[in-house]
Amino acid sequence: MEATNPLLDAAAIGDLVLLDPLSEDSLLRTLRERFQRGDIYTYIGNVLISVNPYQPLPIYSPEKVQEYHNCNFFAVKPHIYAIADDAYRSLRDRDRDQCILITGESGAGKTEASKLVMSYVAAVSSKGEEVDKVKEQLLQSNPVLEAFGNAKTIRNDNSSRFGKYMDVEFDFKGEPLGGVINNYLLEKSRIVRHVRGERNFHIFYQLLAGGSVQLLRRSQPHSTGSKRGSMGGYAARVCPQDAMRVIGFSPTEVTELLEVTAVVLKLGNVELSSSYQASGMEACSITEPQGRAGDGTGGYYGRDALAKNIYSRLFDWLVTRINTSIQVKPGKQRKVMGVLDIYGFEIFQDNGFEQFIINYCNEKLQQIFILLTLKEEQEEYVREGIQWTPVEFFDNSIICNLIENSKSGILAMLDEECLRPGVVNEDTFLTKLNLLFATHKHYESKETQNARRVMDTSLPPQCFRIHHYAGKVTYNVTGFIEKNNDLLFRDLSQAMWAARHPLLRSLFPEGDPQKASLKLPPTAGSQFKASVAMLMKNLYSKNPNYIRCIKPNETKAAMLFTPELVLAQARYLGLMENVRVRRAGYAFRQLYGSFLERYKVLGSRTWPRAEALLEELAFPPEELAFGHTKIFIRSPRTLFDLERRRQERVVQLVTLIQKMIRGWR
Ligand code: AD9
Ligand code: MG
Repeated sequence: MEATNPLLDAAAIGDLVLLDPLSEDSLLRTLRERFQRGDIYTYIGNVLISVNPYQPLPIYSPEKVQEYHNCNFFAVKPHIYAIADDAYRSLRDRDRDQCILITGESGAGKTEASKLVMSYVAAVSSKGEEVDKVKEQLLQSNPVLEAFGNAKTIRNDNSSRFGKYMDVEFDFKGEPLGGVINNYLLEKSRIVRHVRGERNFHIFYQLLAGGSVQLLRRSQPHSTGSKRGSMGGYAARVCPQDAMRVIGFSPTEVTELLEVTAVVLKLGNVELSSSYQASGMEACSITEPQGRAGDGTGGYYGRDALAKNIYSRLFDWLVTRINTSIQVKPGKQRKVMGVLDIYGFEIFQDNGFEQFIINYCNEKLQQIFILLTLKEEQEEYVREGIQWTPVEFFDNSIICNLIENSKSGILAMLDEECLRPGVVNEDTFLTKLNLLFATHKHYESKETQNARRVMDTSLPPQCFRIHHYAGKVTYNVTGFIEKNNDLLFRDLSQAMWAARHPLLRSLFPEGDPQKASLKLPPTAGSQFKASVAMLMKNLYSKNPNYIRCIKPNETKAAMLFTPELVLAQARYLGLMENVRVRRAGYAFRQLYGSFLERYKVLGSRTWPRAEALLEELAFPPEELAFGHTKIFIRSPRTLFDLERRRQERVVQLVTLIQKMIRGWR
């Protein structure tokens, strides 16, 4: 008998669009059943859900790559390779730029997923000396960025502390030519402090464990144990050095990069009274900056700000440097596959400026998800010549607008406060928000609650709450102004610029007294908003593929599924909304050829057509639509009915054949 259809397996459906009835309960049950039998991947249409198994699975072998290479999406088990294959083929053969959006909370498996996609594409695209070199450079950018941008956290031993978007560019034959990387919001506060049990960025430990004696002597860290956090666990050498060589860094560049890293390491240990002597830097005085209020006072502030600034600028430099190596020469015709590995929605006990920014980004990603899914559906219906009826969905642009409106959004109000002369603090900022959004449906604070006569003791006075698409989040405004300002004392920039170290100096161009300008640099919030806008524009021009990663437990345990935790994430990821939108029109669609292949046994004619076949089976006409190339089925129930009848028919036929054979004997 033929194998069952992997998507229609009655015990645990491979595509949640076919869930019947659809409820949070049935969704959770299906994910759980699948996970427990080792099926970590499930679809919602062409969206892939991936539940982290926290153990190596034998499903990423070269044989698996072959199995999914040019596969029939509906005939094989859900897999990240199927998504990668579909995207790659659509790019190569149908000339459609693709983007792969990977979201999920920390430890859910985003970075692993992005690497699986990249390695799949590298494996199935053509080979040759030149192409292999490009592929190797693209793949090796990962260990370098991970050394500098990842750290051990409570949630993940290799947590990416930055968002990453990488465009991989291909020629018309589908051979990789190169790429461009964009990075978002490195968590630079980690340089100066992190939670107990966590560590600083990997590179510091690698440097201390294996940096050259000369390099370390020059930067003189007091002792290997004095950087906060524990040592050990890393190979006794700087791991990404080989990778940097492959990408094309010169030995001088590598040395300079590590020297500046060592400077940051040393700054972390500097006592206030000591002067900065590393790499020829002179002692500098620490004074208050001018122009923006609320920056805090004291030398520690200056030292910390300096360490954070050097490191984050160094990270930007690193990304730019990698881009120089992997960029494609202008003028070449190219097709693009973008891969986005970015932090998911965050709801913590205490949420600050960082969570606000991250959740804003996720709100935008949700917006574009809805827009693109609807656009894609609509386009498919038009392509297929089927009537399109508008779909009802929750439009979150009201929340995006609350945050980003350039005149009266929360970010604009924050910038206004940051630029206001005189003493300002977060109280005035919050008062302003309360006034502006007194009646806004998605905004709440103690004050608006009082005005609306809401009894709620859970909202402290220095907080505001936003009703995001994924849930309500309470933000504490403390630190918003300082983090948004992100100012470095002018003297410090000048001292860095005056340093004899070429790389360090190049990181602080504004320290050049000749070029000193009185203009303040853009705030952290407005920079982020601008880069999110660019990202959205970029994504909107491409065909989207989604990978939604889920973390099944809090303890990094293999194959453990904690339902409450998964349910919370299913909500943050908007999975229910996803299923609803996806099947608002027709839940199922398939090319006529594949459809007939599967269901022709149900017809009485030898060469049935899909229309004739379905007419014979007497399904209600509103359940079906016949497109130019595909058949559309409205509700999962009809499809299951079809599948049940097919099973019965197959059993009948088998019995018949057995009888016949027995008769012949
Ligand atoms: V963070 O937001 O950067 O903190 P990610 O990127 O979502 O997070 P990551 O990909 O780093 O999580 O995965 C965390 C760990 O889960 C990995 O180090 C692996 O040990 C484990 N993991 C993730 N995906 C898989 C998988 N497909 N198979 C086996 C996996 N293990
Ligand atoms: Mg990651």
